[in-house]
Amino acid sequence: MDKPPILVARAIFPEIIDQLQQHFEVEHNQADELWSKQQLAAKLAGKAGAFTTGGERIDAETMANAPGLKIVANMAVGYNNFDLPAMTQRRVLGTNTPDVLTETTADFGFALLMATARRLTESEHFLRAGRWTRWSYDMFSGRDVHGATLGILGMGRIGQGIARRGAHGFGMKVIYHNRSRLAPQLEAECKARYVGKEELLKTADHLVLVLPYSAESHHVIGAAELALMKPTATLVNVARGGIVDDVALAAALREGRIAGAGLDVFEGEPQVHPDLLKVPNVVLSPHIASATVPTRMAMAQLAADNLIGFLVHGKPLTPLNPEVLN
Ligand code: 8YV
Repeated sequence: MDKPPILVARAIFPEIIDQLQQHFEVEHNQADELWSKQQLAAKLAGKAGAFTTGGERIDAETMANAPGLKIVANMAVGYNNFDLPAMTQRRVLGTNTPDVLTETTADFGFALLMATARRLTESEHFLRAGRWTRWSYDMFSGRDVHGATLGILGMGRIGQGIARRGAHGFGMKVIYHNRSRLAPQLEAECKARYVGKEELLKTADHLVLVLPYSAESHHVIGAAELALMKPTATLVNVARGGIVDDVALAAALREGRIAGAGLDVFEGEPQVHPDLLKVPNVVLSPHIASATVPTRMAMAQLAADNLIGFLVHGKPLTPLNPEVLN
């Protein structure tokens, strides 16, 4: 029997390509070219499945030339690159990679929190510039993490991971806001107290954003929200760019209306708003919260297993729109 043709839209682990080749005719973007929407649409033509990595827009336009497309497996837990209703309408299954990256991403969220609170980037720049000539009592004094109030906006699996680290490792008081409250048992495990969004913004010493991006969460943190935060507070975003209004954030940082920010994600990334590059009190990283070797491998494996599970055995592992299976 002919192997179904699939597209792997970005360069990924050779071991994963080997596995996929056992089941599929694989077109692999090994050169890791960045395709336009039109190029992606052309590549999808004639394919039964696609492996994407979170940055490829899958919507009616990109699927227009691909009537045989049955599944798109995203190597990411976030799937805001998918127009899921359009996929469902065309009976294209979408899958993501939950769970396998939770703890790694929570580790990184905490690392950004610590680095921001203790002004690690700023102080390293100072040292590298040869400006460290003597001790002084207030040199790079930051904010304590232990015992402080940790606010979490978006209390899914990663948010809970960050809450557990804060509560159990650093004796932090954890408050959170989410669309829905956690079950009492989970709240107890995270030692987290549910509060309204305004209380969260006003009370948190360190606020971490871990909510999915959607039209609803676009600029959830803008000038008005930043104005509610304490001038001593820090903000960390390991969710998605677009959740924060980067221009408003840069202004708040510049004017000392909040103390600092740790950002792994940006509106319009990989471009970073120039205003953010000009303020010293930020820790910036290029969307690497899930980037450890075992976790990236586990994510790629789960995306591949979704393709094999569905196209070969009829059973995807982590479907986002299971209604297309009926
Ligand atoms: C990915 C992520 O690295 O899983 C997600 O949603 O943001 C990251 O883990 C990114 O989407 C690129 O694959």
